[in-house]
Amino acid sequence: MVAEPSSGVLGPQAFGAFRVGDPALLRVGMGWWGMGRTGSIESMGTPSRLRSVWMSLRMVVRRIGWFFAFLSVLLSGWVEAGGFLVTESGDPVHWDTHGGTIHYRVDQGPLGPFSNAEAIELVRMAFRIWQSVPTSTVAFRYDGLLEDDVSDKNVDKHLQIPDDDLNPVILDTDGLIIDLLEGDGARYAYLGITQSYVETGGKILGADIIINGLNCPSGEEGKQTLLATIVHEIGHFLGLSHSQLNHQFWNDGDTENDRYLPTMFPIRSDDDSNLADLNPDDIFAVSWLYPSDSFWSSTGGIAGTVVRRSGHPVQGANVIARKIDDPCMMAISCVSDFLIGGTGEFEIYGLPYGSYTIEVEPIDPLFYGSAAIGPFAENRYSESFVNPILPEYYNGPRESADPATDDPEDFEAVQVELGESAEVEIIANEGPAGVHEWAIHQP
Ligand SMILES: [Ca+2]
Ligand SMILES: [Ca+2]
Ligand SMILES: [Ca+2]
Ligand SMILES: [Ca+2]
Ligand SMILES: [Zn+2]
Repeated sequence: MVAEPSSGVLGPQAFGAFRVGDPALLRVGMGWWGMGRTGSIESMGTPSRLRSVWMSLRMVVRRIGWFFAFLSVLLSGWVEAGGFLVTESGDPVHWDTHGGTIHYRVDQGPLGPFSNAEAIELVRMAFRIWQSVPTSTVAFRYDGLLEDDVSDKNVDKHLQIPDDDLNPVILDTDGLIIDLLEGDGARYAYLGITQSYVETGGKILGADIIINGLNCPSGEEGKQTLLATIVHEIGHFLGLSHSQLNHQFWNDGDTENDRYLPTMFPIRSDDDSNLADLNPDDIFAVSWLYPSDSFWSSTGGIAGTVVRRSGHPVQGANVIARKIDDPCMMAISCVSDFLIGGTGEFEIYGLPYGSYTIEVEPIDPLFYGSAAIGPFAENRYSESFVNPILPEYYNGPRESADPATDDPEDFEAVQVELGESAEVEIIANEGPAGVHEWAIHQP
């Protein structure tokens, strides 16, 4: 069991390293799951890391008012893939819907200041937001209430039971379920948790979502906050991971530009009230996983590789396509080598016809561990953070590894045609000293 020292203070709450008080809870119905988790919150504003012998917990910091809150997705041996959750062998985590619907049920109880009826309305609205994406087939069916008002007293009956087709959305009105799962005091830090049960090959057998009602603001503001949280958690429920697109906006004090952050942005921004709305980046991810017939024909793509001077793949750089006439909103990202193929491959589809820039940037050092962007950001020493690439644009025939001739600001516009995919190769710029040796992560 790995315990990390806590080095920080979380808002007014000081958190020590915490351990799961009752690991037996996680055994319910899941005898094949390993047990034992520990975690710590390292410092204010820094995503916490949870380490575990048997499972990894993906967790993110979201700030809510004066305290930090976390959203998390709990998966066994699955990694973030820059838009997608993938297994360790690079298979995207997904529901096998066969064009059918994914069922869910909702807790009978209240959620913080909101009645059960109000909470159900928000949950159903959040599922409909994903369902309404025209280029995705994903569809849900609300199967009614769970048998109980789920609380810390009876939650073991409802969690960790794949294949029962219930997929509960649990309203943790006082946060005590989250305390049970994540340790005493975690209720002040988490907004929600999504757990998925995934078999080899990436197929999701079942999933559950826990939404924290503690400290939730009341009124319309509270509803918007909750809705953004639920939509984000449903993204994880579907197999999506985090995106750092437009991360320069999240904490710049300007609330106007936060609408450019995707719903799957890992940490809470200056103003999250727009994050319930899906952005093109989110729409691409759900459409790529669950494409409608028209997705590939009605949009265009840019695919390619990011490589070093030596031709070796760059694993774990963020690649962004931006429409030149709408660069902040009409932008879609993908992490290089997102399917752990050892090639540096990226794929960006779902682009409207038009002219685009393509840029590469390093993963923000904030987004490792539980807030990881892509499969190579598990810790600070992972591939994304070793020899991180230098930001630059793709500039076509002028592309090289040499910043003396490949001006990072110079770009070559790429024309996107519907139903087609443009191919590009980006050669990461290197400083005069080049880059250090690195290991290539293979499945
Ligand atoms: Ca409840
Ligand atoms: Ca901002
Ligand atoms: Ca370049
Ligand atoms: Ca270059
Ligand atoms: Zn999340």
